[in-house]
Amino acid sequence: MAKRAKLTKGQLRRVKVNQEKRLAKRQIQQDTEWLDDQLGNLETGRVVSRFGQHADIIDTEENIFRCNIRRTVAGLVTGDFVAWRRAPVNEKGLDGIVEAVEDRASVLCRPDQYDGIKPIAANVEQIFIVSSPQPAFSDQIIDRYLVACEDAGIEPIIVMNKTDLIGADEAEFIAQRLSVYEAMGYPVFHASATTNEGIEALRNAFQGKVSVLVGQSGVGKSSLVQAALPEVSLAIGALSNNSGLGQHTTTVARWYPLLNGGALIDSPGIREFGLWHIDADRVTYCFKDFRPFLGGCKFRDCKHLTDPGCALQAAVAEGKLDAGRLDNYHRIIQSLDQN
Ligand SMILES: Nc1nc2c(ncn2[C@@H]2O[C@H](COP(=O)(O)OP(=O)(O)OP(=O)(O)O)[C@@H](O)[C@H]2O)c(=O)[nH]1
Ligand SMILES: [Mg+2]
Ligand SMILES: [Zn+2]
Repeated sequence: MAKRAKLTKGQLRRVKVNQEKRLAKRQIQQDTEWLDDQLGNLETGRVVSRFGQHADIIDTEENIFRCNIRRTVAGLVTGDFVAWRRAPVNEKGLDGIVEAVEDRASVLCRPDQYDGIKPIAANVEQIFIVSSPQPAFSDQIIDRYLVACEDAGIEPIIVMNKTDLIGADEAEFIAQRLSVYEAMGYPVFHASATTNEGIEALRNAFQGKVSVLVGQSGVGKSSLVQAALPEVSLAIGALSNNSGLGQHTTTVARWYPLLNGGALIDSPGIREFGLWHIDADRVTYCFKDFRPFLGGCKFRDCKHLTDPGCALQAAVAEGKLDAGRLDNYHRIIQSLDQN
């Protein structure tokens, strides 16, 4: 059988451009579903979820409206504040149209090979970085998210979920890595969505704030949201043997209001959380435990590897800086060079 040729990058790009053209065309048709003077006055709301050219908008009374997004409104994402107008009647399942998006106070982003920099969630105050023993614990991934949080200026909180599954062989390693984060001043929570360990403490930490849960697929983000919000019902999947991913893997970020103010945003797991939208100097700065030593290296362009007079290497040798953090830093810098 003939082998099917793989698409080149150029071809993929063209496919994407054509898809966008088609989407834009369809959007023009849908934009005119209602005449302008049939639409209500501008109302404010917040994006619960966004699906292509539609978004669910929530008002202060927690009513949800499915809206079209005007072509002129770009890059809408969960957590955005929007101005929208109500349709005279619900038509084709749509309640109105989003006219504009407000400037964001903060945004968590990741780079995407085809779409460029993709926002994940906007206007969040806290980012809960969720880890678990299954899929395997990785401080490398935690460090990547910590850089993204520091870059976005959003407070990170680390959650070790599935404590019920931590094996005796890995308990010491995990505890050691978590203690490094605690020593740096990052809050660390231990939780289990299965036994309910730590759920009350998490609920307190969520209260009154807008938080997003991030982390690899299958670590239990949706399960933790479900445990914290028993009144709502989320799709949660068992880990499939083949992919190691949840069968009900979350595909779009979604906003869940909390009873007494604030909200939780459940986000889809990301296989490779790239940081190549952040330049190397910025990554260095985003390792906040490095800051006391930066500027102390003998050479201004020190790569903090084998360079003589490196202040970071000296700090590691003196036990003032964690060696694992410096290792992960170098792995991240290498991955920036590869892109
Ligand atoms: N034993 C145990 N299993 C858990 C725990 N939390 C979640 N799980 C299970 O882990 C699997 C994945 O959970 P999800 O909540 O879907 O994971 P997720 O992080 O939302 O995954 P994505 O949506 O794919 O990003 C499910 O089978 C859950 O039942 C826990 O604390 N202990
Ligand atoms: Mg999920
Ligand atoms: Zn150095």
